[in-house]
Amino acid sequence: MKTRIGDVEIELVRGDITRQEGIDAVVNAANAQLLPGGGVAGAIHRAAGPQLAEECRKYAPIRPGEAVITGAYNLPNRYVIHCLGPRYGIDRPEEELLARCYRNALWLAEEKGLESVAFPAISTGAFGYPVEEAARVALRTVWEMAPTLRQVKRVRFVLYRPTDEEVHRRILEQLGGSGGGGA
Ligand code: AR6
Repeated sequence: MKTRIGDVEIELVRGDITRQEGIDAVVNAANAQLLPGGGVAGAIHRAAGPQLAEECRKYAPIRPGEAVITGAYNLPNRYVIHCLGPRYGIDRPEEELLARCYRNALWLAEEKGLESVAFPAISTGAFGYPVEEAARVALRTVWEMAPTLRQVKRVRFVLYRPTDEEVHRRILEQLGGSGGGGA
């Protein structure tokens, strides 16, 4: 599903965040130490290679809601933006911290003059954020930021679990996405 807000296209796809050819920056659902972990972080570090963890060392630790940008090494992208999402029920207020991840990631992309960014569903795996609640925060935040973006023209959500894509699609439609553009 694709929808457009002004100049910015928001796209929902099922897939793997490590296989997003043609996207300038992919977002990592990181841990505070920016180390390879499970889930998205494990997959990104495995695909990028050990130099990624080496570069990350100088930025760690980060706090919930923060984001840092590094090279992407063997990934098919130019940059990785590492966001630390809130642990659900622990890092509060979780809605605000999750929204900050998306805002900070998009600001970093703007600063670098990037045209496209792909996000996984931050915090919805090991950090336990219910996907529907997280999707509402994520999509609303991107939707609200879209008119302020000058460089970023494409924001892609890469959903790993098929049901997560359905949830995101429904919420994007509720926000006013037309569903036009196919797929
Ligand atoms: N591509 C896209 N999405 C994925 C992929 C992938 N390759 N693999 C999993 N997902 P998580 P978090 C989905 O746990 O909740 C790590 O161990 C997954 O289904 O990666 O922010 C870190 O080291 C879920 O919907 O991130 C941290 O300690 C979503 O991505 C901690 O987990 C996020 O799942 C971060 O937890």
